[in-house]
Amino acid sequence: MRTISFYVQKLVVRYRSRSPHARTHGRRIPATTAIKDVAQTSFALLRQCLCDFSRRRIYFIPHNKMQTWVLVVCTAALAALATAQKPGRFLSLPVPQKCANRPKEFFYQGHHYFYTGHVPALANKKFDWLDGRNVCREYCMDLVSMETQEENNLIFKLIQQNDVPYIWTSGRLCDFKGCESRKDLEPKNILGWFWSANREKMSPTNQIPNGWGYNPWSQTGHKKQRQPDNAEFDINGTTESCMSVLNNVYNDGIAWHDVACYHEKPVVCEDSEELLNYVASTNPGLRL
Ligand SMILES: [Ca+2]
Repeated sequence: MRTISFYVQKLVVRYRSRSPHARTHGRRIPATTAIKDVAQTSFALLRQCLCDFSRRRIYFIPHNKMQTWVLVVCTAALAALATAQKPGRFLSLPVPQKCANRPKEFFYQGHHYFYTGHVPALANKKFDWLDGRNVCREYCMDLVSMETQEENNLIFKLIQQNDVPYIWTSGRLCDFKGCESRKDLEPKNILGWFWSANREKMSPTNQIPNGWGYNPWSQTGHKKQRQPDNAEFDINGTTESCMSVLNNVYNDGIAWHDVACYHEKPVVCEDSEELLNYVASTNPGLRL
């Protein structure tokens, strides 16, 4: 069993041997090398501390004020380390058997669709935007993209008839790495939106899309301004980078809204030709 002072002592020893005032081979250690080394050592000790803690090999009982402070600082550092080391999130690959047996609630223009609320295994679940995409992708589908008014009307009808409060769509703001070089997407709130399922650009958000009779973006929202309004950014600094269809949340009927992607919602999935073609070509004979 170890106590917290074990790690502190190790760090102090390392600091003394590597501080800018210490010498090796008669020469003073450069400050940058010393700082880098001590930082690396702290990191390694924190890792070891975390590992020992998880294996119940450590006593976290402080014996004096100094050790209490060290414990507080270490806990905060470990929390930060654990957060920083959270594995990145990726898009899921399609699962051939799930693609073959995917739910087919309705069919339009060569694509099957389904609403997660109508699939028993998913009925009571909600997903953040990326998890929503991944649920669909395992079925060779993706979040729904409404490129035409006719398709949009179908989705609005599904929402209205089933009293669905909100859904995620594949609509996404291009505000991630790589978007900064796309001058054609400026200003972002008007020209920066696209359908992530097929990477098609959306019409400018402040205009009625070509061939449509109305602008699907809501005329109001949290700030009583037309959408997209990036309202949550003013509240907690989170950008509203994902597109949701909300059912009368702001007394505005069924309409498009920009919403922060971490919110959890049911989703509508739509066939992805890209994923279906990929699974078809890698699984000859599989009926999709
Ligand atoms: Ca909004």
